[in-house]
Amino acid sequence: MVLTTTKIETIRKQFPILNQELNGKPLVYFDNAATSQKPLSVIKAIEDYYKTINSNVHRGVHQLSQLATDAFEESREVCREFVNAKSIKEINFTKGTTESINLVAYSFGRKFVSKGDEIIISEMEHHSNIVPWQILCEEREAVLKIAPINSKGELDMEAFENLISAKTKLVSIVFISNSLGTINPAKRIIELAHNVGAKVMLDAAQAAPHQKLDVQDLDCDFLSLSAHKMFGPTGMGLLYGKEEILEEMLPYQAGGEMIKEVSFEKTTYNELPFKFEAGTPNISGAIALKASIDFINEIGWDFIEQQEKALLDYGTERLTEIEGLKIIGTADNKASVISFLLGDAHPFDVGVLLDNMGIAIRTGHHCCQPLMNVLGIEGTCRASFAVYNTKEEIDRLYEGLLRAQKMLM
Ligand code: C6P
Repeated sequence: MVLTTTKIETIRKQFPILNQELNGKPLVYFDNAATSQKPLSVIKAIEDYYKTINSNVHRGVHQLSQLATDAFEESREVCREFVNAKSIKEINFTKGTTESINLVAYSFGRKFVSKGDEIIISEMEHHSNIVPWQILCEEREAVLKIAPINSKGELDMEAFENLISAKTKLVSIVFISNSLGTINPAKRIIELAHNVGAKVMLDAAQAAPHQKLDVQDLDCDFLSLSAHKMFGPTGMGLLYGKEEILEEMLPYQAGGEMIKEVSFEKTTYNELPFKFEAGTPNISGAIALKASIDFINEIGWDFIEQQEKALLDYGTERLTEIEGLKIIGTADNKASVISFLLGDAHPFDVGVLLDNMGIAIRTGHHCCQPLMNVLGIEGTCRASFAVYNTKEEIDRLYEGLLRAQKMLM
């Protein structure tokens, strides 16, 4: 597939950070699954907010506060469109995926999960989608069940179906694995869970930057994403939840904003989505999240998907040429993430050598220690691509790996 060079060049110009040398070499940034870089429009949105309308939201009668509130709420509407939720009541701003999952574990879990109930996750989950459920299950005397993966790093759907039963209260599953790149069959998983009356939480931290999300089509009950992985700011994200379920849930944190009336005798809670947004929120973060979604919409999903597929195919082809290199995660349906091992070399050593050549990859367990245990390895090297990456950069990685191989073996 031919990559549209001019469009990529135009996109890259929006990311000044990419245009620099590190360790005396032009930077190749392949750590996008950890966090993506930010375009000028996102950086400007933060700067403009502080320069022109900085003020607290939903509180002031004064004009600045109203301008800040309008911009903040405009972002919520853009987020609603981005995931295709029915109502802005279903869009709760959070710090990111980790907080979103914790919110559901705390608030849904403590209301609806009781002794003997079961929660299903999978072997490929990030720690954020393991530990909150462990804590909940321990507290509620519920049972955490783990759906296995096959040798390609795909969810074993037969085993998954066998785990689902009338006891299943919730399935919490990653949409796209950060370590393996596997794209899970979310719609099928949701259908199976709903057949037994279980709810489904989708961890879309890695899906949101790579493909169009549609919560109504998926029919998921909850979905989380992190702005910083989709060209937006850190410390910002959202939890989508079906309105009728969120209405039933108790607040996650308590304080300002989430209340309607407070007296020493009794407090009533604010309406959705404010019920789950205690305290002063990340106002500039929300405004910058809107800018990042605008940026994605401007490029368009067709182009993003086509470019990332081209990078994945080319990267897989080139890396496979390297003798002794093993790709970890070879799912048929895969996002632009390549985890690999270079012979017996420790991933950390490979990462440091590549860094010396100006190439940034992530190494280690990628916050998926249980997955690494299942695979019988300590960790991997991971190159994760974004729409602004190029074939030439993949060639740099290829050459860098050949040099690293010579040094380490
Ligand atoms: N994965 C990575 O390098 P936060 O930190 O809340 O924005 O996202 C947590 C998270 C949850 N689920 C998945 C699938 C993720 O990939 C991540 C973050 C980064 O892979 C940092 S560990």
